[in-house]
Amino acid sequence: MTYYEDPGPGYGALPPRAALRSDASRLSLNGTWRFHLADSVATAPTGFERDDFDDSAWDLLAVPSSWPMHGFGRPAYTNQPYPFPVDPPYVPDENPTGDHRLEFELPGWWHGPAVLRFDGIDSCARIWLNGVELGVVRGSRVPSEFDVGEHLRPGRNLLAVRVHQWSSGSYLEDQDMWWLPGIFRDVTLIARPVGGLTDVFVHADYDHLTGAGALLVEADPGARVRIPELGIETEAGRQVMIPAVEPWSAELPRLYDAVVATDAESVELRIGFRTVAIEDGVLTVNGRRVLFHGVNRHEHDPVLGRVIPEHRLRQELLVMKRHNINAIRTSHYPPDSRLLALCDELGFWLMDECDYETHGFFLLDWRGNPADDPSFEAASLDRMRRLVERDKNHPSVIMWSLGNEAGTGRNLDAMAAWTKQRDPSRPVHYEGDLSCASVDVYSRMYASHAEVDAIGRRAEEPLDDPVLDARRRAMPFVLCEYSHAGGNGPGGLPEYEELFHRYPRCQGGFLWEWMEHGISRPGGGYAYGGEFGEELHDGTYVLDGLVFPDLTPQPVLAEVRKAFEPVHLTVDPDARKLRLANRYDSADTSNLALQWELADDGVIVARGVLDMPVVAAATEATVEWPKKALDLPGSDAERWLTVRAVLAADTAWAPAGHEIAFGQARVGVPPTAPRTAVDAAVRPAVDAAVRPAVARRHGGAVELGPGRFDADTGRLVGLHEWDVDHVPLELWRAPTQHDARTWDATTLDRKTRWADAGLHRLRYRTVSLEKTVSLEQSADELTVVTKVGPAAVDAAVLTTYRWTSTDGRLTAAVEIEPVGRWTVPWARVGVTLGLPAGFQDVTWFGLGPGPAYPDSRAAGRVGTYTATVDDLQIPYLYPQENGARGDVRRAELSGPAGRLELAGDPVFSLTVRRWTISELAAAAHPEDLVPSDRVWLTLDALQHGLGSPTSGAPILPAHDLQPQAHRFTFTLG
Ligand code: IPT
Repeated sequence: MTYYEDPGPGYGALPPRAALRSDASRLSLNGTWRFHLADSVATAPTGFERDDFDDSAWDLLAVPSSWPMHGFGRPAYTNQPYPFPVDPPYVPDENPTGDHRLEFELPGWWHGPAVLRFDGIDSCARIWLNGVELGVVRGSRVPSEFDVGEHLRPGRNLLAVRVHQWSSGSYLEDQDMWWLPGIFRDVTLIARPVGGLTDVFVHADYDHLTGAGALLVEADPGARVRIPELGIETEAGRQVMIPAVEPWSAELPRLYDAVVATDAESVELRIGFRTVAIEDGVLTVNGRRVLFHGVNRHEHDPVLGRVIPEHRLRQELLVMKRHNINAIRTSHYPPDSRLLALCDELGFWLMDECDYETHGFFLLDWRGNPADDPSFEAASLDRMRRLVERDKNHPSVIMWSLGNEAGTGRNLDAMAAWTKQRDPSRPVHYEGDLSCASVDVYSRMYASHAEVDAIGRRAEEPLDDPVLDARRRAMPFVLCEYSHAGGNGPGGLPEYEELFHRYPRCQGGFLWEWMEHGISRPGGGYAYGGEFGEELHDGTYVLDGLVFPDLTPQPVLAEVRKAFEPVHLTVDPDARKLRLANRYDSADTSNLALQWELADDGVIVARGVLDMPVVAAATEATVEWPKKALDLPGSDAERWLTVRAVLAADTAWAPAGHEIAFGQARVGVPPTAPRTAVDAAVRPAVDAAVRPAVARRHGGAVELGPGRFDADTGRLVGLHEWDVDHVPLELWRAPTQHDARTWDATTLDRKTRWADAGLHRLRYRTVSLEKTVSLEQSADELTVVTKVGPAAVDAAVLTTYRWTSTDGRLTAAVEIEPVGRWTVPWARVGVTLGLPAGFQDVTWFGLGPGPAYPDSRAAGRVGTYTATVDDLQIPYLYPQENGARGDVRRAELSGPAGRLELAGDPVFSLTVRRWTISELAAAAHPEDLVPSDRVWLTLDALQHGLGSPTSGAPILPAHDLQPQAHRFTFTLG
């Protein structure tokens, strides 16, 4: 067996220890290395590790790097399937092998023992220093250290590292992401002074009943511990009680600087006092129930692959904090260790996960799963150990996770047992074993709202084993993944949030997932799976983030921020009251200030501030409105009151004034009334008091007010001076990623069902054009009945337009009625109008500023907004339905073509694009979408929800648009 196929953990490395900030000398070996890539081990050069090997013809490569991102080989994406035959622990002969060589000068002052540290090599490396083999490592995302003191020499040294893309370790690393081999994290030479610190393990507990801290630092004998701020000066190994200490939490991440030192070495630590416990079936930190408003975070950079620059790590966390995200599952491996320090500092709850996933065995009914194979036990334990030892001193880590999607097996059980014994202070998580026999929390992924509700009531389906069932039923519950964010989605967040607040047991979860794993293409834009010639791939499934690869938020992140609001503001303007529910786990509201504004038809007419009461966590308060605030004279306008809770002072992650939460209510209507009703009853379209226009036949057209209609089909062909294309009824949309996939193989996805049903190829037959009879006498109404349906079936929709015109405007009262047998839901009920391209700007009064869909609209606020047509588009990496603005009462399009007003009665949803729905659906990348000489407007009365079915949970019934009769009205002018 080759060393890279040996299922063991490798050899030669030192026992794992904490990542420490030490004053011992260190030399970064990052930089430009010599590199040679061979297709297979057989064709890799021999003797490359030797000092005298001539590498002058080799390429240059940055280290750290994922070599396929630098033109060597290509990235490849699979979700579950292994991209090689499943034959553990063996891997194919075609095993890309990257040889790396670095010559470095040891500084003259360097002396004594040293270790060589590799923070991450994907997936297996054999390492030589000055021709002497140091050992072999596997475990891509955990560190390894080698004792090199004896092999270093003064002056020039040669480090040679052979990296194999595939190894036995690959079987344990089948995460849903790009396969990206390389030395992708730091390489460092670290001096190990004699008498220095081998390892440090900080135990810093907080007693919430007394406010006391308990500190125990395990370190080498004789080490001293100092925390100047607390006046602590003690010996390692001795427990110290601190009568009053400020606890650490994700909300208030209080850290104390500490130094642990021997005479030879000192390390700096930032200590957070906190105690994690499970009490009465609820997970608590410092005695308080915690609610995870989390995300799953992979490590991805669109240019560098798995190399994440530090500024980007920080930026990611800032964007999260600014969107009320308080927790991270490090899916599905330990992150760059710098992330942990940032999480301690900024405040996040971390579920720190082992580099462990064998998902491809699911496709084989878990036959031969390495997680249950004794020959993989040592490697399994080794990975867990290297995770726990590396990260054990971080207060942000409050749970260890054994890995993801690795089925069940003895190795997982052994990993759990070892972890509990090594660190009893943190619960252990693993989702893949439903029995939860070896873990401390019950976890599921993509459970539906209904199932979470049952779990909340502790009324979930029982396990066969009553003992295990009782044990699991008593556990706290988390959704380690939920609300898959593929493309335009997910919908249904507020409903999950409601369950988390209703049931103490349901402690939130981690959205799937933080970032889209698009890879930058040389010509612009991003590639996804299948674009690198992979013979097996999972296409766009790698595009499922809340932020674009450049960290720009997708619109749904506003929805996330709304759902995760730590204070909940309910405005009742008529009662002149604001109810404020503090949903922080432990923080009071003293960090926040309250601002309000009143707007008439979106124009602000008054604004001010309210005194923020200090409301304790998990309690509520009512704030009285200042008298003057709502005493403005009434007007005909639609008046809305908006209240915002903002940061009162700068924080480490956002400036003062940053909005944390908002509430909005209409003034003059009861707050419980639906804010907007998409399907409200149609009012009489014509107001008799204004001058009605008269329809006349003119050549081949019928004229009514500013409109011209085709005399045969009754379609609108002109409006004022503009030529118009008119699609009387749309039932289809460019499928979203969620439309295009279901998890359950027995259910067909909507995209396929719509395609089979022909929603994208409707035909139109004019049934009647009522004015044709009386046209000669002229009339003030034009009634057009069209039967709309796809080929091959009798399912159709009778669509009746009643066009009227007053005051130079044209109003359509539309009624639709499904006939025949419909077997699929509809994507939308809408009308499309094609107009000249000279309309460039859109102003609307409705929900904004971002898009709104039926199940993703909580972040929208009623107001007046302006955007260019181009700005209205959301450039999802795979083009799909996007950018609809919701509850639009009125809109205006303007530009060189003129000015066109649109109005709903009461509202419609508006999309404006420079391409058609079909063009949008046909594009593979946003760059494929070429502006045409038309602007296409779709006014929707109804849309299907976005949902999040790609990984399991079905769409909520209320947002599943089934064929139905409906009436809506719009006005053009
Ligand atoms: C789940 C995986 O755990 C995660 O890594 C990612 O692939 C996610 O799916 C994508 O939806 S697997 C679950 C859907 C069975």
